[in-house]
Amino acid sequence: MKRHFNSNAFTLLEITIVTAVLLVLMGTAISLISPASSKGKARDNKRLSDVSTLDRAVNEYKLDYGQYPGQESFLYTSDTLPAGSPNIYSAVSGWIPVDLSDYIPKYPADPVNDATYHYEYIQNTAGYEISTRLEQLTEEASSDGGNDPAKYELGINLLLISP
Ligand SMILES: [Ca+2]
Repeated sequence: MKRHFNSNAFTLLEITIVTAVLLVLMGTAISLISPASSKGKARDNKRLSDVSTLDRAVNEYKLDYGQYPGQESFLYTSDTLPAGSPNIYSAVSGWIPVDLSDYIPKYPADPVNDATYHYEYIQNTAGYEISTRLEQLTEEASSDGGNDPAKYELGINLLLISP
């Protein structure tokens, strides 16, 4: 009987220790993950703001020139220029080689701007589309009416850029 009691007490102690260890590990994991998550959200918010700025500029250009900027049906991406190139941000000839300086002080570029995370733009007679891949704000990317649930898409025709 005594042995049975000791056995139960030991099991309870084990559970307590294991629980304590798990709580410490979870706390460590959360403190490690959270900063990255909030940085990703900050980058996503900049992306949403940037593509909205570009969207406005493209529409103002259309009002003035009767067509959307750029070569028809050509997919422009913000990572095409070499990293660090000042021309990435040039309003006169940026990653879309069209002078938009009447509408924006500089071309916006993705905060990461690599092969995965960059801005895209295309236009043709059916309209135009601008898109950006998001890291954290998946709700925005999946509920925009476009055809790519991983990217936030805006424009007149959200089917122009294939997922
Ligand atoms: Ca989408």
